[in-house]
Amino acid sequence: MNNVCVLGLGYIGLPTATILAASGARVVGIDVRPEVVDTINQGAIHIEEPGLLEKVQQAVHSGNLTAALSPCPADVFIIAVPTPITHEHRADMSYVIAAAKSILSSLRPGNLVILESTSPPGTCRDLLTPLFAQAGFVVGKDISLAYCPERVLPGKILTELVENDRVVGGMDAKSAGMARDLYALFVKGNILQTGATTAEMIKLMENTFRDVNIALANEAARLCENLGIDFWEVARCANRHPRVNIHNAGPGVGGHCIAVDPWFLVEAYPSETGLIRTARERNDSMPKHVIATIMGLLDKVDTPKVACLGLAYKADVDDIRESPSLEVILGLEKAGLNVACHDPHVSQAPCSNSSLEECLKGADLVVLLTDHAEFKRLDPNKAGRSMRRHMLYDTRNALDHAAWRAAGFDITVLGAGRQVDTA
Ligand code: SAJ
Repeated sequence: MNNVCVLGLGYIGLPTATILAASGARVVGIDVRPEVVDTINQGAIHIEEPGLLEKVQQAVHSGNLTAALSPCPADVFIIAVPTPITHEHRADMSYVIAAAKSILSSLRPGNLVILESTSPPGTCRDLLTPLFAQAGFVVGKDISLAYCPERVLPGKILTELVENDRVVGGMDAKSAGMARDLYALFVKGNILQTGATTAEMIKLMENTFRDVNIALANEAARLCENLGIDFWEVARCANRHPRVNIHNAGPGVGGHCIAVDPWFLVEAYPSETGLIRTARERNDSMPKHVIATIMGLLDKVDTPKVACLGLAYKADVDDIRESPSLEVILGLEKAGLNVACHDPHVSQAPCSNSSLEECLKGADLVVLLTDHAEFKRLDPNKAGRSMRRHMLYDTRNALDHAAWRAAGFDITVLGAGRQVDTA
């Protein structure tokens, strides 16, 4: 299993290809975007992920990692392409299907195909097995097929790919065993063998668990705002209970995983997923709540300017997919406000992304949308210097409120409203 072809060189495919190459496999990474293939072959990267650039440089330099536009024969094919969601909240499996079809001419008896892309339960069994059978490859006889979900956290991908336990779900025992042997090349955590459909469900349940818990936190935060008490104090104290873990409230749930995956279950089983759907809708409603709070704060201000800090969906990443920050910003622009934005991690966005100085200049309200480390380090005295009014709305409870208050800011915190009920 020394030759591996990884299809899709995104946030998961590229780190996986790189780590496999560093573990001694000869890896060809495939991507349909010529600029990505060129970038990687030059030992550079097109995404932001701590430590990845050095690892890609080493892997390309060693000759173990190359990139190409179309697949070539290999022992193992790993499909790590996106599974976006359509406007109707359906899983768009077209990239997975295209990737599977693209390997057909390179596929040989004895090969292992691994799907890593998050997919509705039943994808290996009901979509890929028939697709390969039509091309003359019977799964379990001619080729092996496994579903092996990644569970790495963007921002910590390289560590978590190695350290986390890994689930490998085979269409049969041989497929699972082959997949286990491949991941054993670099995984230090436990490798848990199971069936392919079970593994598909495991992946969706992990992210759904988080979504439902974040929805509970967001609902609690809104209750606390109504009660005039501080959600963060409630969560901090409740979490001292040994079996309670209230998550963080915030402006909503973004990223390509948690905001998307639960829909795969709702789509497949609409009448069984009331809780999951409600949680998703609760989280999706948070940007509107943030917008309403901002409009309330600026109610009496003439021609207000809002300075929004953060476009990415979470701290210290450059990813803006499904970002609640963007929804807030676009909503404020639609409401006719003068909005300026700054995110040091993001290079391309569907809104302005000016320098920090430009963003704050003349602003009445600064809104923290993404809790990047750069923003936590901001000096409130410096930040306030060029602002017209000194109002702060912290949607992540991430800033040092005492310091901002000392610098003359009037502070509103999501989940705590304006009244902070301290002992
Ligand atoms: N968020 C909250 N409150 C919280 C935690 C997160 O509002 O208490 C928000 C974040 O700000 C962000 C979103 O939720 O907008 C998701 O962030 P995240 O850090 O929870 O997760 P992702 O989407 O970056 O990565 C998740 C991870 N899944 C779990 O933790 C169960 C990761 O392990 C998966 O590999 C990844 O999804 C994936 O690829 O599926």
